[in-house]
Amino acid sequence: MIKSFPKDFLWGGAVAANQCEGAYNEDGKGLSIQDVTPKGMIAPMTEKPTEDNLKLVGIDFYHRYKEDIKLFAEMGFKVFRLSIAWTRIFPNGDDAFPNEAGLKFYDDVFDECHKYGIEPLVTISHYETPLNLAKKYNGWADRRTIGFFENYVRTIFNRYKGKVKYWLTFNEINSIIHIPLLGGIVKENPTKQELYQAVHHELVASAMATKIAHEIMPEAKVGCMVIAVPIYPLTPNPDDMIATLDADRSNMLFTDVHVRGKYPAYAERFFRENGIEIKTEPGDEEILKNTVDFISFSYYMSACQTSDPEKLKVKGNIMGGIKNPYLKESQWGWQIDPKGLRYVLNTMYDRYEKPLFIVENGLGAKDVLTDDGKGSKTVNDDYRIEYLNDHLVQIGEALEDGVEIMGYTTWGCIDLVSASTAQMSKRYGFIYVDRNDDGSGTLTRYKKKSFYWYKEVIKTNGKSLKD
Ligand code: BGP
Repeated sequence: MIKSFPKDFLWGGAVAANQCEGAYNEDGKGLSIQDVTPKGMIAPMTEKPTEDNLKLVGIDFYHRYKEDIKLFAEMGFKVFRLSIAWTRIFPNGDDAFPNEAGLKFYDDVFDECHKYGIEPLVTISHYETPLNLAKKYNGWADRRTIGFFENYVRTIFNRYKGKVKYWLTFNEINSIIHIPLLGGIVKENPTKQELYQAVHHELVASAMATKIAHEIMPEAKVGCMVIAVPIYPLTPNPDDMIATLDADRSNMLFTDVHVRGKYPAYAERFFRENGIEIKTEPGDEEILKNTVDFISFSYYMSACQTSDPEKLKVKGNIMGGIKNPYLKESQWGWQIDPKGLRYVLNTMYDRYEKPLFIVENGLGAKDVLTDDGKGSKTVNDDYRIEYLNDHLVQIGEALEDGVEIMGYTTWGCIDLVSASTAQMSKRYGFIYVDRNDDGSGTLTRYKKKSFYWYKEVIKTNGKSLKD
């Protein structure tokens, strides 16, 4: 039996500007690193935007947001997670003044959400570092980026106070140690010293944003956002257990600083043994004390850890990891582990006793569009329904365990361009968007079977889920 979800549980879906908006150069928008990475986040950057970059058009959310938000409202969304493209507000990142047309766009989007009683949940920086900051300053590797970010957050907090209550600072802030470009670092093969210096700058910027948010919007709730990947020891060998502890800490470092307001004790040894000396400035220690109100995370998969360096690497979210023989995997090789979500919710809550918010979860799959028998088209995506149902059942278990959970936003509630592979064919949505990997398609929206399924889940506040 599923425990009933809290009355005010925030059901919804999530997207990111660079993966759905398109309109990459309209109304004064500047270029971000996403506009020059046509093959996904790990591929090399191009000189300038190229036609094969599906993100330049995305799913044209920029012009179709009213239609899309109406569909979200039809499903009964209580919350919609989206990101603000920094380069719509400050086209070069280091501009003195913001771009009014960009500010106005998000005003309109938030108003549209409120029209249906949908609360926006806004990611301030979702892999969208302005290209100019990446090229001129090497992104977050340069301390000056904190100042540019401060201008940006002050501007958006002042503008959207009263319209946006829930904020996330950096999407998957721990991703930078796996893919430096996600922190705007364009210099090839950065050293650990450079990487963790950039991490420090982001952590300071995140705490500073939290401080400013609380000053400008006392009612605001600010969260950090990390990739949550529960890590299991591959064998009971104590060496594997220690390797697991270390791997886990490389992620926990980020939530530890955000929640406890200081670096954890184990960081000192890690820095020392890796020759890392973080350069700090007076005031950093104080700033870091501005801790978050809640912890949010993406959850797609778990991984195993071993002390044996020869073991195979599994494909997956930017985290990688070792294959678990007990789990099935998605068409893109991501290991499917609903119980891992219960595990991660419990371990995070045990550690921090802070409210948790699952802001990304979902199945990237190839969908087949078929006639719905009523003159339109649909996708019979039972595999997606099963995936989401099984994860939500485990959220129910975690609630039963006593974990405080604010809400759940599925990733890519409407099909969008994949972050890792830049494909359209890796679809996550309840809503199918007619666009193909070669860029063809009408951009028409169709409701999938999962659309009606999720609507029922929300309507019954989880009671329609199947154990
Ligand atoms: C997360 C990102 C998202 C999203 C998701 C799915 O890492 O925060 O932006 O894209 O993963 O990944 P992908 O699009 O590569 O399938």
